Amino acid sequence: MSDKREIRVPDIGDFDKVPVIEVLVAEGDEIEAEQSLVTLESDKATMEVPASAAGKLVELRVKEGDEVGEGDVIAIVEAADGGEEEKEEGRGKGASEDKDDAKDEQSDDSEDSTPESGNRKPETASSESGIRKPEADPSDPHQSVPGWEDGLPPPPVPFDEMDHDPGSLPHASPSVRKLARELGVDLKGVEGSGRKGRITEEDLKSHVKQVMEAPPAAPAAGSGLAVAEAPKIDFSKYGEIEEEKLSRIKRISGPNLHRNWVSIPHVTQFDQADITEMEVFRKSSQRQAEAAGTKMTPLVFLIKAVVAALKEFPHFNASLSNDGQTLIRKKYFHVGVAVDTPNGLVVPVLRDCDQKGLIELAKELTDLSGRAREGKLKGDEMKGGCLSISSLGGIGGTAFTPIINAPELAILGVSRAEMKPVWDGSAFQPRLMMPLSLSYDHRVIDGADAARFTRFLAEQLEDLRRLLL
Ligand code: CAO
Repeated sequence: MSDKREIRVPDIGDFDKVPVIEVLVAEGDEIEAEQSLVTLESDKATMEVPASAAGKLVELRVKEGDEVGEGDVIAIVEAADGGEEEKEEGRGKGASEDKDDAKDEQSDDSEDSTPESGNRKPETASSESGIRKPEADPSDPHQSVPGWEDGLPPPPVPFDEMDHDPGSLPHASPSVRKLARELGVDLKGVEGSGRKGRITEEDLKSHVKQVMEAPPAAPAAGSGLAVAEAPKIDFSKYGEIEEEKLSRIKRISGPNLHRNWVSIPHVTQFDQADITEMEVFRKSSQRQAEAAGTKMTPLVFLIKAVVAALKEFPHFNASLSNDGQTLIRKKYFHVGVAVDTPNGLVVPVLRDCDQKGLIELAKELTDLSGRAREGKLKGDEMKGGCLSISSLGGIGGTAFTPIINAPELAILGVSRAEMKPVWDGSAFQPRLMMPLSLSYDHRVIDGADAARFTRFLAEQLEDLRRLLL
């Protein structure tokens, strides 16, 4: 046997009439007990009126914009047999008796009741007030309804108990806010299309759809990676111009350099090495190098000094895992060397530099840099470095800030050595000083270590005998 049940407006506190701002169901819907049917709104808050029984919604007595007062019939539900008795089980006897009384009244006027006829108390206002217990969310003052206790029937909740500062939160019904919480959506970012800018369930769903379909968002402002789009400029307005496509190497290396520059916190440590003695030795070994078909430049000594420094400071010979949590230490000593070519910069890698002598390294450098300029390097020859050296010593300059060749943790910039007066404690002495600029990844390397590393490097060059140790 089916049982027609009226769903009425519960106790709404001090208010005579409040508007229905949302109708959440339609006639013919199969509804569940406690399912919200309509949302009412006072000046200060909103509340939903849920069904007190499961069944088919056979009649909807209100529409959006109607004004309703306590006891007014909202809808009629054809409930299945026994549903209500089950719901009443475990509740106090008084509540059950009230319920039976109310049921009798309902069956009497369920045929002809109209919204106008409903000026009576709702069925068991306290136990069946139809006000759903909101889910606890301490950050949401809409949910701070005093008096709720688990396991007990909800007390009537007058609107003013749900008081809050409505201006501080987006305008939305409890069910929409609940759905937003479940979906992890901040309603402050959702535009409301309802009355007074109310966010409806449809607004929320279309917001989620829009976000899901949008292309990957640019990094948030403040993360340090948000970059304003460059304005498109017509340079021909200012004079004659000519367009030239970037070389393939520049088109490939550009994004990598950009990524490394913006994603690695770079610091550059400057120092200088006194290479006066080293220069004497280098020149004296030149004939030997020429005999081997190569030439001995300061760079070869720098490669050896870098190997010694990597051995002394093993955490420089490492890479950071992509998640930034793990240091991957390397037991090999491969050194990259930046080579300037007509098509752009490339960085071939000299392998196992710890196992090679100066002449052998010089030969390898000549071979790699020659093939780099001819565009004949293989991809693999530019991979696997531990630390790179960028030498501008053959060109000039006093210092510069090289960009780390990720996934390496540091890069050594070398500028042109210059004869300088150096105070030896009693007089100035002419010394050949080579500027060193070490850029390092500050996520892994501390400034003090970088200073020690660079000083150590300089000391190797200042006294080549150390390289033998
Ligand atoms: N101080 C003084 N003189 C130096 C020097 C230094 N730091 N480094 C090199 N020189 C001298 C050499 O001894 C050589 O002189 P001699 O001909 O009288 O012997 C001359 O400068 C030219 O050297 P080089 O450039 O031919 O040889 P190299 O081994 O120093 O460098 C290579 C080889 C391939 C690294 C270099 O040719 C090159 O391409 N450098 C550019 C790297 C670059 O573009 N870096 C910037 C990258 S952005 O971070």
